[in-house]
Amino acid sequence: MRLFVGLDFPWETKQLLASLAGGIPGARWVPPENYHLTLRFIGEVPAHDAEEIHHALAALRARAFPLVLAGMGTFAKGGQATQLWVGVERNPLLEALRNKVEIALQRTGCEPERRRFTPHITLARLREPAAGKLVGFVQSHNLFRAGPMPVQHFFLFSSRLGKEASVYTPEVEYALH
Ligand code: 2AM
Repeated sequence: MRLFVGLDFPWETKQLLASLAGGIPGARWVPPENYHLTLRFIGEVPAHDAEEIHHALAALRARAFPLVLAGMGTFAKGGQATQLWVGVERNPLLEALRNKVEIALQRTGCEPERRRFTPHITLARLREPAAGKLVGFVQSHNLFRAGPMPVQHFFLFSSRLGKEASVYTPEVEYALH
């Protein structure tokens, strides 16, 4: 199964984010039920490893924290924007959680994550978007803020790749303290 560790958001937050969607030709907007923040992408693992990963995450102790969503950004490949996302305010407790997850996963044998942690919620995937519209969109929403909202759990998600959109399922919920 294909797995990742992340945060889920209340329906009101997803609705608020969904209200931002629209107005960029060529954008494929993420369905609101799919909004999440990835703490650590794991990828395809056999069921036996998934079990071990679950035990490692269940043993992890980390603090609950308030999270503020703030600003927008894009990821690009080869000079071409590929993703539009909402960011979060700098948050040492979020980073501490992410680091604990990373350590727990490495102990189970996962390869270290080499990418820098850029916490984000993907709003849209982009294919040759009208560049001017994208820049305008990001600029007009640059002051977007939501929260603070309490983060009291994190999740092990499974991901099934679909034709239209992937299906993300929170498989296990882990409490923060
Ligand atoms: P994204 O939203 O920035 O694309 C499920 O696919 C989640 O894991 C998504 O949040 C996705 O991030 C992230 N993800 C997918 N493939 C990844 C990879 N190779 N490395 C890091 N994160 C990945």
